[in-house]
Amino acid sequence: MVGQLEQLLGQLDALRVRALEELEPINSSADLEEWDTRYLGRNRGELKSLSSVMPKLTKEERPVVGQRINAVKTALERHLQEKREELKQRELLLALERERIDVTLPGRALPVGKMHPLSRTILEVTEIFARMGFSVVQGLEVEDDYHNFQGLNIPTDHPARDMQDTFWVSPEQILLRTQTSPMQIRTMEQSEPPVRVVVPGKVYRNEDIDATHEAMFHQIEGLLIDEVCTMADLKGCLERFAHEMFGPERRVRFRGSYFPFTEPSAEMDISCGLCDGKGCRSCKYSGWLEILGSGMVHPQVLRNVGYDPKKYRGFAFGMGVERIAMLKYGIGEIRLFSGNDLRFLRQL
Ligand code: 2NL
Repeated sequence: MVGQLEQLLGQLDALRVRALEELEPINSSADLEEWDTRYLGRNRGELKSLSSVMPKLTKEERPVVGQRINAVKTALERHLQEKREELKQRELLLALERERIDVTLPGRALPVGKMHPLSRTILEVTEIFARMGFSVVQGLEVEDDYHNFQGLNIPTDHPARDMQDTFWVSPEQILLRTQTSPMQIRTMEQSEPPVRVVVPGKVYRNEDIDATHEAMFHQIEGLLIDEVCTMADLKGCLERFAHEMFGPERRVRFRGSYFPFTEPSAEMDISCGLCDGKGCRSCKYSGWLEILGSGMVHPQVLRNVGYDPKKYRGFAFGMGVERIAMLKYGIGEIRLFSGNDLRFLRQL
């Protein structure tokens, strides 16, 4: 009987040695789980098989064998747990190595946007006038008939008031502004002279669309009101603008014109930059390009805003931003500005 007990304990010790020997070289989770089932498995595990002799043992033998079984089991479980931990750490390190980030690689360049040519033109023009003491104001695109027409001395029968040309929001009352002047009227209504403002913004006209006309376009208007102001101030100021915008080599000329809100009125041309005034296809063989309209503010407009025309006078001007940009950058098609075609936008 004693021999049998010794043999059983010896088998348990041998099992422990063999199990630990086999555990040592294991380096994958799959092999480890297989080892676990083989030795510690509840159904067919080797330790379980050896334990099955327990019922055949005597009362004295049972606790001796039971303790040995438990000791072997505890030892195997402890080593299994250590191995699991070790494999987990190894796999983590491998994953870190695999997903390593090379911080020395150059970053990916982000696409950088740039200003739209019309925004840039507006900025260039307003900056030139800002250097001459003008401030920039902006206003609403939805206006009323008074500020867009009546206040500006545009009579009821003027062609600009034609129902066909104006986008009306409510009949004969609310409209999409056809020029930025309503904001200048509002500026004068709200403050006393001296006034020096430029007003850039969108304007709307119900026009037939072609290469040089769109229903929505941009304007910059300017207004100066003071006690002393003459046509010479107008000419000097606008010539300076032309030279800063297009270059000092360009010549300017003024031609008499007519606007209901200015008297006298004049249009300003600059010499053609392509032929230097000799005449070419671009300037329709005239040597000159029209860039803006201007004039001395009509006394009726001054009265409309509550200014005394005997005390104050001023000049005003207006230009189309698309036209200025087309002349400056040599663009022949107005619809490119609103087309959002990157091939066009990237060129400028
Ligand atoms: C053009 C001509 C012009 C004005 C706009 C103006 C504004 C007030 C009073 C008087 Cl509040 N005048 N603006 C004056 C002359 C010409 O624009 O051809 N624009 C594209």
